[in-house]
Amino acid sequence: MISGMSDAVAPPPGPPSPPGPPLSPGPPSPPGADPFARAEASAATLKELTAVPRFDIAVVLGSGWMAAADAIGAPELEIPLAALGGFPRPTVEGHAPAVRYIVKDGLRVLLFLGRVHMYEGHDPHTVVHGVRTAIAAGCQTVVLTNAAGGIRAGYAVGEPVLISDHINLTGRSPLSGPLPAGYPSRFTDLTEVYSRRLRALARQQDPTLSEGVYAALPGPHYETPAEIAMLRTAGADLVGMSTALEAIAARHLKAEVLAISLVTNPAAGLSDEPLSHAEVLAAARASAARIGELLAVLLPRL
Ligand code: 8IG
Repeated sequence: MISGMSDAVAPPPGPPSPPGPPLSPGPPSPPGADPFARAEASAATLKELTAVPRFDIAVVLGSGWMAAADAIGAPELEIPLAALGGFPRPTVEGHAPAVRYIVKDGLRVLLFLGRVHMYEGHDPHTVVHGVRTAIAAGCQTVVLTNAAGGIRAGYAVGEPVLISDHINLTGRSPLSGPLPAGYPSRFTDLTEVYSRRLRALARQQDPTLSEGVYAALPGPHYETPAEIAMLRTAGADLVGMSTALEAIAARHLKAEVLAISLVTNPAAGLSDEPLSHAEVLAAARASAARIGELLAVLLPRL
């Protein structure tokens, strides 16, 4: 029989850490801890540092959404991720490694400023550590944001788009490897990764919001025009380098997921301009007011 029990074998010795930024000197994880135990430990530290027993909603701000952070609400507290353990230091411009605790209409919101990506050399467990930590700290709703290239004709640069589904082309899963007893089966149903209910609530707030299918690629290079043509044929409307693994990890732990892409560039071959990270960040900053307000009105209604 296929069940969580089959996963309860001793974890193999992990591969050596990839070269790259050193792990931040937070509280040490329990020796030999699996990724789930590491998230539990980070959640315990988070509750201790905030003196808050549980949280309601986690929001991950991707590149481009950072300028919207202040619009979401004034933080009660901001904690460097380094203090929680298990988080590497992000290396990409536009990310500051901290989590804010915000109270919004009585809801206890964890706002993660920045994420880490596989292309920084991190494995899927590290990429989803924030989401697992937030869920271990009580969050049953996870809002994931990112900046993405637009594939579907008609998206404007600076437009936020609700993710309706994804195509995970990273070739990886956050559910590989050791899974301790007591967690849901790793054979996670992904029929509705991005909650219909939450998307409907978002469209109620802003009826102009479009929806689209997000293709997640490992990056960090952008695509070729031929790859974009292939992705369009495959049914992708948006393309980026994040979010899918976090959404899978959240669904595994039964959280409800809402995800929003900010279209910051037409995907390769769809405009005459070459793609540049600086332009992506500029387009994102220009939309900060709109997306900040969107999140501010949305969160209390989720
Ligand atoms: I912003 O065009 C942003 N992120 N893969 N392709 C991929 N990731 C992106 C893109 C893009 N734009």
